[in-house]
Amino acid sequence: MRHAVIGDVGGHAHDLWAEVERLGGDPRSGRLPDDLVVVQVGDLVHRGPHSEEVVAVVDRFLQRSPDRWLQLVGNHEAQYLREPAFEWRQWVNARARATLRGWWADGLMRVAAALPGSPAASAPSGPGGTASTSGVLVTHAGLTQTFWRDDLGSPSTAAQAADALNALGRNDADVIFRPGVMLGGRHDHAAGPLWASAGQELLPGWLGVSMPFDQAHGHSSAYDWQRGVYRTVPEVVGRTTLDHDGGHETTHLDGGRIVGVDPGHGAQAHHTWRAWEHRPLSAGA
Ligand SMILES: [Mn+2]
Repeated sequence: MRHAVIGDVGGHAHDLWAEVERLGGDPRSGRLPDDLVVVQVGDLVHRGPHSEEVVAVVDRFLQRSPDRWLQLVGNHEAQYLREPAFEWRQWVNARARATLRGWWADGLMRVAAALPGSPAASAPSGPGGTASTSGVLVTHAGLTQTFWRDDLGSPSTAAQAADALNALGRNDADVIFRPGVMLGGRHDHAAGPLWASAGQELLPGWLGVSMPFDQAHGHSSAYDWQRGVYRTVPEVVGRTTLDHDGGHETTHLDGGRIVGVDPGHGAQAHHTWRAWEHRPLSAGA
């Protein structure tokens, strides 16, 4: 099974269409190849010119392949699910709005997904190794260490964390939507999984703590792809590697890694990006 994590789309329908086709999916019919699971990290809409078309394409995948297109909620989708949390210049039309609300009500749009880990026999071990046996948690903005510990009770696997986050989401729990420094909140690393800033909250918060599982997220990045500079603390910079063609950053922390997949689209799409593809190592590989 291939797992492809698609970062923030930001209303760029042509980019999404091309990337899904590259992965082997059919955006006209909503069909996906049998060996592919797609996770889209949220923020489908706003910034670019074609938000409604993006919602329509994703709706075809969710109707046709609901087990293999896992749609996460971003802070831009959340604008339509509850009282808007911030001022934004764009709004999608009534039809797209109804589609987003329908996904949330039907459980087709969720807070988190867990990708499988590698069998213990094949996982790297020892200092600097990755404890990837416990899976990869995917959320919009990432799960901060403080939220993991205080709001979730320190779950030990990505699947347990995803279940707990999705249960809170089904109850519309306020903690899921808790803002952080990006909305002028306190700098206490407690931002929720729709709002954590990668460079200021998510990554610094996991320094000095052993990560229970790997993570992937969109929403923001420690490296500013447009300006070509880091916006985080030096210790995170020293642990981060960049994939410029893919628009991915990987921060190697004690016990695990955090992969950022937000390509940083603005009104125009980032010049180059692709999905982050995760294949668990098979035993003996
Ligand atoms: Mn976001």
